[in-house]
Amino acid sequence: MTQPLIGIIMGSQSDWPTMREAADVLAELGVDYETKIVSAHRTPDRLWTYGKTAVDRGLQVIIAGAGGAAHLPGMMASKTRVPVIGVPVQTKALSGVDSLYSILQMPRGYPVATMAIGAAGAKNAGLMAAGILALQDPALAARLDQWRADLSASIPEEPTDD
Ligand code: RP5
Repeated sequence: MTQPLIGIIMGSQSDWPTMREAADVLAELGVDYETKIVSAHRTPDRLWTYGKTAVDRGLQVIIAGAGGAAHLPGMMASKTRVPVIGVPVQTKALSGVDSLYSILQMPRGYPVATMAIGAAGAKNAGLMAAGILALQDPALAARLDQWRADLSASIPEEPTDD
């Protein structure tokens, strides 16, 4: 089995319904990925090892989703130079604004490409990761162009009542 180029990580099993949007769109585009639960707070050693081995394992993009005090994407970015795309998971208490600010406000030097809160953000994270890989993969670039054209074609020109 070949090592996937994209890692999808999340702080908890409860993040999976959101993060599977990233996984599903990557599958649609024929891009292999791995999925792991890696929590900045509950499994810090797992986070450390994942970040420390990411380059050697050939990962090219890491999509990291977390909610609340969402330190996972930023901590991962501090541990590896593999680009990290952060997904703020929507929370019950603060609707995900807590997650968004936790992921977005990185100190200078350690960027996280931060997506929108929730499912749209997770889906866009998958598309962003695919776009990065497509820079070096013409076949994937063609599939992504087609995916975008199909989405565009599915939008009606006029609204309907039902
Ligand atoms: C974060 O805490 C996780 O990313 C999750 O979004 C949130 C709640 O986790 P659970 O209590 O549902 O496991 O670390």
